[in-house]
Amino acid sequence: MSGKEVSPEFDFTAFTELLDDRASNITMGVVLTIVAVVLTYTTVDLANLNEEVRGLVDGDNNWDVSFEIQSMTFQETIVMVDGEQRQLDFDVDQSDLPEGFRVGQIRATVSYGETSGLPADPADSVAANVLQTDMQAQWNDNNNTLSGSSNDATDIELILRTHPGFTGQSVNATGINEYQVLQPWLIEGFGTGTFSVVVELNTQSPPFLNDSDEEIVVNVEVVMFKPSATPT
Ligand SMILES: [Ca+2]
Repeated sequence: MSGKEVSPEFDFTAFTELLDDRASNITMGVVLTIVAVVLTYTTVDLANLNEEVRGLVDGDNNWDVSFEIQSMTFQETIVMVDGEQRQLDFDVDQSDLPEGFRVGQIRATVSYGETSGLPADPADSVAANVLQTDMQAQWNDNNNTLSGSSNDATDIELILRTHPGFTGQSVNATGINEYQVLQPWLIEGFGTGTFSVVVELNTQSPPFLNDSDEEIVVNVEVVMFKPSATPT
């Protein structure tokens, strides 16, 4: 057997012919190109899909959540005597809230003047505190002002945040859809129940005279909101 002989088992003639065949080469080239294009397309498509999924997971969809505001107010006028401490209770019932509204915050303003009519009577001292009740609210929020005092008859402003995160200003949010974005703003139960303010009076009298009481007005504003979301 000489080295030039090729056994029938290793007959490459057909393959050689195929490679030599220009038409077949073109066909093969086209097929390979199509496969490459399909692979590239699939890869790009998967990359886009992956990006989309990541966007949804990371909450890449941005929304603007704004609030329609309504208020419910209470007013109570009391006359207190020197040294007296009095608790005023204001009841916020779930059924008092308009449809779709939640309680965002509760503000109390304590006002008084000097009404004794005595000559040169200095303003009295008033202290006011929001008493922690079993109302569901953000009792430890840094934006709360739960106590205050005045000795020059300026108003005392108190505020309790009831719904988490509510300031009255619209906020940015991320989420897949409106439903998901609004969920944190639709929790029920915050800000309903009893809101209590404790007021204390210490009169200041002019020399040789006795100022023994004062009229104090407590205004309570229950700030209610209805959220809505628009994509940005
Ligand atoms: Ca006085």
